[in-house]
Order: sequence, then structure tokens, then C-alpha cells
Amino acid sequence: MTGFASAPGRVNLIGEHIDYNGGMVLPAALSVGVSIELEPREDDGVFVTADQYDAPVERQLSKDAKGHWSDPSVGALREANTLGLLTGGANLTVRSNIPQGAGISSSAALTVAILKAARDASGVSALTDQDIAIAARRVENEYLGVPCGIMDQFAVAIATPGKAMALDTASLEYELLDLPANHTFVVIHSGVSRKLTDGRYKERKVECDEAKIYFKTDNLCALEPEEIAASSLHEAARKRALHCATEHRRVLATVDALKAGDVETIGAMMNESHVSMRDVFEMSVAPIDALVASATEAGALGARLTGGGFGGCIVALVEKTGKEEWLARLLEAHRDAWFVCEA
Ligand code: GAF
Repeated sequence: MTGFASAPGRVNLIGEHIDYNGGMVLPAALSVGVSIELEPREDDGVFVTADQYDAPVERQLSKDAKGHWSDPSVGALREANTLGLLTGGANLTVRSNIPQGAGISSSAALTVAILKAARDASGVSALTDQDIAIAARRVENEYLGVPCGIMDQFAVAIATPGKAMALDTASLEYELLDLPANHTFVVIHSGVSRKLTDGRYKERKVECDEAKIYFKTDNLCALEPEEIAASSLHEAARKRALHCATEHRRVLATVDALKAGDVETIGAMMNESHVSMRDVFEMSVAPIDALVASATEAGALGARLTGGGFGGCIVALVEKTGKEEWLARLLEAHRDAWFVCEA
């Protein structure tokens, strides 16, 4: 039976690089997304047609990843076999309007949507969306070699448009929260593309792992910032751990502010988060810093880099009234930047 499913992209409002360090994150589903049509096959073959690529591709399930755009599809289908949802390859039709390399989870949306389409095709309903999210993370970690956390898969498998998801990545408990009524989170691409496979994401993960070994903990976010600052851990790992502990606290403050409708505090936390990502976690690049600075100068309450870093998108909190003028001013000053969508 043919299976169908879709998954949205996500923007992380605040809480970067702490989903593999025990922290709280705050992603929200986007209006852009991926939809999948999956026709199961009995043989090992995988045939992928994707509207973001000119030519379809023929692959084999049994062969390893090879740096091709269809690797996430093959990985998701292998995982679907492991889960007992399929007994062979599949013909896939992928439709997506999520820009790639933008930090808004094009890859997680694709793998989650394929797994959900395989679940649909199989008629096996015992598998929850949470199981799908965990399986999709395995595809990234084990098949694609990306040592990411659980945030993206969880957000795109479960989050509801119009809500933010306060996700405790240590316990996987979450709460869906209303977004502010009179303000909007605008996602703007800097024009600088990035890939999680390019090595810098992994480098940060290794530094965080060094801090975990030093402090004998799995949860850098539970440490006191003062304890980290006073430690004799080497500088890079100390700075990464410090970002995690302070970023986690900023997420908690943002969640409280969101519940209280306190948009000023949300904006202030976003601004502080960007400074920490730029100077302490060192995951920003000059065009992103310039875009963030202009966004607040033009009237945003807060703005920050979002996602894995080293390029991609920023997210800015802007009053709905006056958003168009704000956007026009920003894009006029940054000719490589472009509007993606709103949360
Ligand atoms: C990427 C990863 F996939 C996430 O797990 C997360 O670490 C994020 O970067 C940074 O917050 O999107």
C-alpha cells in the first residue's frame, strides 16, 4: 500500500547546541515543509524523485552513504526496515519547500516524513511520533555520521504550527506553548549556506564531550556557570560548557516570559543568546552578526542566529504591525539575505 506523510521545518527560537548537553530548547514548527509519497518495493532498490533536484536517482538499500543528496532518504528507508515497517526498498516522491543548509531542519523533516510514510504504508500504528523522532535521529547519528541531538527530529515529528515546544532534552518531556499574539518570529536566510556534515558541528560536540568528562557529568546545563568559569578545563571546552549552562538558563527565562506574554524579556534573551553563540560557543559568522545587528537596529525586540550555526538563518522577534517596513529596511541593507517564513 502506498504511504503518505508530511513534516514541517522548524525554527529554534532559543537554546542552541544544548540538546545533546541535557538542556531545554524551544523550537517551533514552520509553514514550510516536506511531503512524501512512498511506494514499498520487495527488492533492495530505492528510486527517489525530489522536486529540489533535476534528475531522479536509483540507489540500493544495502549500500552505505556516499555523500549524495539522496543519502538521508536511503538512511530513513534502512531504518524503516529495522523497525519492521518495510521489507525492502521503496519508490519515493519528495516535495519540499524547506531551503537546505539553512538551519531549519530540512534533513530532519525529510527523514521523519519518510518514516511516517513508511508507518502509514505498513499499517503498523504502535509506533508513536516520539519513536519516529528517535529513529530519525539514529539515521543522522549512525547512517549519515552527524552527531546531532534530538531537538530537530522531535520538533518536526510532534510540534504543532502556531505553538512553540519547550522540550527538556534530558527527560524528553515537553510542553506546547502559544506564541505571542501581537508579535511574530521572522526567519531570514543570511545567504551563507552551511552543512552539519562540514566538521564544525562535530568539533563543538567533541569540545562539549571533553567538558563532560572533566566535570564527570552528562548534563553540562545543570552545572553552575561560576563553577565552569573557575575550572582549569582548557579554554575552548570551558567556553562551550559555559555557553550551555547560560543558554539553558536563558531558555528557562524565555519559557516563563512566553507564558507571561512578556515579549521584552523574550527579545532580551534572544539578544543575549546571540552574543553567547558569537563569543562563547563561537558558532557565528560575520554576515550573520551583521544581519542580527541590523535586525535589532531596525526595530526587532530581539534577534539571533538559529540552528547548527556557521551560516544559515537568523530569527527575529518583531511586532506584527510594521513588520513589512522592518523587513524591507533589513533586506535593503543586506542584499544577500532573503525572507524565508514566519513561525
Ligand atoms: C542542529 C542539530 F541537528 C540539532 O540537534 C541542534 O544541536 C542544533 O543544530 C543546534 O541547536 O540543528
